[in-house]
This record gives sequence, C-alpha cells and structure tokens, in this order.
Amino acid sequence: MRINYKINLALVLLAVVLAVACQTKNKNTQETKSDRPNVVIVYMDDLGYGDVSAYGSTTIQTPNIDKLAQGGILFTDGHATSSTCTPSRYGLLTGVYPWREKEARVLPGTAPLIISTGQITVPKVFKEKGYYTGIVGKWHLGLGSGNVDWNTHISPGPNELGFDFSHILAATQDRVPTVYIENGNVVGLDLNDPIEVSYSSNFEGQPTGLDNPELTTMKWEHGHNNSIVNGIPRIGFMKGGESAKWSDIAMADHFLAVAQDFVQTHKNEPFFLVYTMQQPHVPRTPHPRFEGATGMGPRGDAIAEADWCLGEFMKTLENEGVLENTLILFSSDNGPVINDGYYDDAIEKLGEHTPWGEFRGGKYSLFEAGTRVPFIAYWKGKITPAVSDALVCHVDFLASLAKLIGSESTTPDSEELLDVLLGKSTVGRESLVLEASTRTAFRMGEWALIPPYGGPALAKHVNIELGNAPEWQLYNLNDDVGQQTNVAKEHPEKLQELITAFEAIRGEDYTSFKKPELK
Ligand code: NG6
Ligand code: CA
Repeated sequence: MRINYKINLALVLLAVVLAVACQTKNKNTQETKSDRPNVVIVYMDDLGYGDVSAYGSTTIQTPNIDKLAQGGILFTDGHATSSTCTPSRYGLLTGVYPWREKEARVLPGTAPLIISTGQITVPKVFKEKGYYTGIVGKWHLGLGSGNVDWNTHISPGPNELGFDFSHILAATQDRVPTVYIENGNVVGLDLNDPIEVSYSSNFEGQPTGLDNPELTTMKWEHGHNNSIVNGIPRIGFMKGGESAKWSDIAMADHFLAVAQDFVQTHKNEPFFLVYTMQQPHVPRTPHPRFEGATGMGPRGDAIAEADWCLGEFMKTLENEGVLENTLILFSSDNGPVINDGYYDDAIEKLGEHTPWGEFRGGKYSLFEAGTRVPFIAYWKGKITPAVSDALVCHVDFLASLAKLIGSESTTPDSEELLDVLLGKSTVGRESLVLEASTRTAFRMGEWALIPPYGGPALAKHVNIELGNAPEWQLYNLNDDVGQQTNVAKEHPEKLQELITAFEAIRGEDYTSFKKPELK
C-alpha cells in the first residue's frame, strides 16, 4: 500500500514536471518563431537594374519582382561587391570584399572551393543560431580541393560552409559539368557511365562546338565551343554522365521545385535559404511556354520566366503560412550583358530596352552598371514600403542578418545596416570599394572614383565599357549618374580626399588580409 502510494506520488510529480517542461518548450518555440524570422535571399544571375519594371523598364514587365519592390524597400543605390559572378557571391556569403581573395575570379567548373571551411559565412551564422540552412541554384565558388572525382562524394562544398542542404549547379549554365549536385553527390548518376571533366583537352571522339557546328542548336559567338550538351556548346570538356545531365529548358522549373520543397519541408523551424536562379545568364534557355513572352528573344523571355518563378515561390511561402515571418532579399550578382558568347537574338531584339538603366557600363565593368543592381528587401507586415537611396551592398548582409537573428557575428568589411534594410533608417554606407576582374573602384557619397588602369576601354565581343583609362576618373553622380564627365581635374581636393579614403581601406598588401573565422 505504502509502496503504491509512493509510486503514485512519483507519477504525479513526474506528470507535473513534464507538463511544466512542455509549457516552457511551447513558450520557447513561440518566442523562437517571432525572434528568429526566416530569411530568403533570391539572387539572379546577370539581371540588370534596367531589366526590372519597378526600376523603370517599360519594355520588360516583371510583375512579381515589382510586387516585392512596391511592398518593400526598393534600393536605388544597392550594389553587388563585383561586376562578375564568383567574386560577387564570395562577397555576399563571406562578408569579405572579394578583392581580398585572389582566387575570387570567374572560375572554371573544375576549380577547388575558394572559401576556407574555417571562414565565417552567412549560413554558418544562421546555423549557429539553430536555423536550417540551404542553397538551391547556381554555386560558382568551386568544389573540392582540386582534381574532383565527380563520381564520388564531392567535398568540401556548400555543406562544409554552413549549408545543411545544397542542390546546385557547380559553376555556370554555360560550363561543364552540366549536372545537378545535391549535398555533394551528382543527382541521377549511373556509375557505369562515369563523368570526366577537363578544361584543358577534349576526350577522344567527343564532338565539340568548334569541330561539329552541325550538332549545335544554339550557335557560339565567342568562347563556348567545347563539349556540346543538349545541342548547346559549352565551356570545358565533359564525357559520360548521360543520365545525370540536366535539361536546360527545365532548369528554372527544377530549381523552383527544389526551393519550394525546401520551404514545405522546413516551414516549422527557422530557415535560411539562398535561392540563386541562373537567369538571364547564357545560354538563355527559357522553357518553351515563355517563348515570345517579351518579344525580345531568349534574354527577355528568361527574365519573364525568372519573374514567374519568383511569383510561384512567393505563393509557396504564403500557402505554407510563413510569408509574414520571412524576410526576402532580392538582388542580382552583377550587371547586365547582351552578347555573352552565343547568337541568341539578344542584340537583334533588344529594341528600346536598356538593361543597364541610366548607368554606364555593365557586367565586367567598373562603371556603375557593373555592380548597381536591383536590390529589394521585402517583409510582409514588417516593412513599410519605401524607396531608399542609401548606399548598400551585399557584403553587408552578413553583419545585418546576424543582427536580425541576435548574433554578434561580423567582419571588418560587412557593415551592420539592418535598420537600413528594413527601411527604419536611410543612412547607408559612407563608402564602398567595388571590384571588376581584380580591378577596383570606389564610391563615397555621390562621388565615384576609378583609378588609372591599362587594358582595353571596351570589352571586345560583349561591347561593354570596362572603365579602363590612363588617368584618374572622378564622377559626381548627383548630376552625372551616367558617368559622362570626368571632373577629376576640376575637383583636385575631392579627388585627393577619395584617393586617400580608398587607399586607407584597400591598403597596399590587400590580399594578405586575414579572413575572419567564426568564433
Ligand atoms: C566568361 C564567359 C561568359 C560568362 C562569364 C561568367 C566566355 C567567352 N565568356 O568567361 O559567357 O560565362 O565568363 O559569367 O567564355 S558570370 O556571371 O558567372 O560571372
Ligand atoms: Ca553573373
């Protein structure tokens, strides 16, 4: 009897303890939800400022991007860190200026991972705070540590940099290997048909764009004449892996479905997702249902397709009940280019469209259109819609998003501008160092400074002004946003002030900079 009584008492006590524990847990989960909003970065490839109707395009309509812009903060002076892809993504993910890392340049598909696994990254900051983290889409930051065997587990890669989940294409749509890689494994690979990749020589008996133009359905204009996949000649040579090869026209749908599945699977925990679309990078291969959507050929139609993907993705956030608890940052990795190596009607059908907006230059350029890109922060119910002229940059995501989720992680290059991103302040950066293929330029307030550089003023084929000139260039963007008049001689003091500030940040020995680690 006495024993029974003791057991009963113990059971009652246990029940009380469990109930209290449960309540505390519920409370914690609730607190967690509002304290730790989801964050999604939607990142386009080569989308220009002037490609978006919210940014003034009257020739291409982007209703879904516009919805974010009109319901969020539209930044007019938002920048990528670089005017090409790899360095731009490096800056975004690490919070370190890409010109500090000499490997941060457009990489071949066989390049090793250029971010050290000890380095602080945005996904690591989220992971440390208990988030589930993922990347879906283009990667282009290298994989493995050299001589990757594509037929075994590929590491290190995104999963070693803080992403719990990754479903990526290794480099670019125009570079081999043309396969998807999920968490380090090639998707759909048949080991009886192993993948071989080389960027130096072809595999015996394999057709190429150079030797077999009759096998191509898209013609190369410059570069892009190595292995042919799906009728499209690529950069680099590849053999095998037939069952794993992607369908170019289905790529946008494919990444969208994976991104939607990510949200559906992880809607009940705080998540951080980087959704990097491949449009409108070459080869431009919109799904046939978007053919003719813009009258501008594949480049315009790929933008229409990307806009649709964004709309579908937003519907998923809404349907899964997480839209109001999700901050969305929308941007592009670099400025626009029309002819980037294929004959795809982009030049012929451009008409009145100005992908660079009112700015000078484009992809590869040190002029504003190289890095000034669409840049939008959207958070339903939390952000009051506004247009912000604050100077902001992707390199600031690290410190700003850390602040959002209660982390103190930061780097010397990343400025904490959370209030600016959320529209509570319009005081952005004082200055910013910009990069274009290892050259750098400088912004301070309304002033833009470009040091003297040799090399061609105009990039052949792509027909973009690179910003190279034998003398210092200084522009006042307040009255010369198109950088037409070099006022360096009229403003020697301003010129010197900018040079001094620029050199103080960039330093002499800038590549020896020690990359911050996650403590
Ligand atoms: C260039 C390619 C271009 C594009 C670019 C990278 C040639 C001639 N041109 O070398 O087509 O792939 O690299 O673009 O090969 S980025 O957006 O990933 O930086
Ligand atoms: Ca790009």
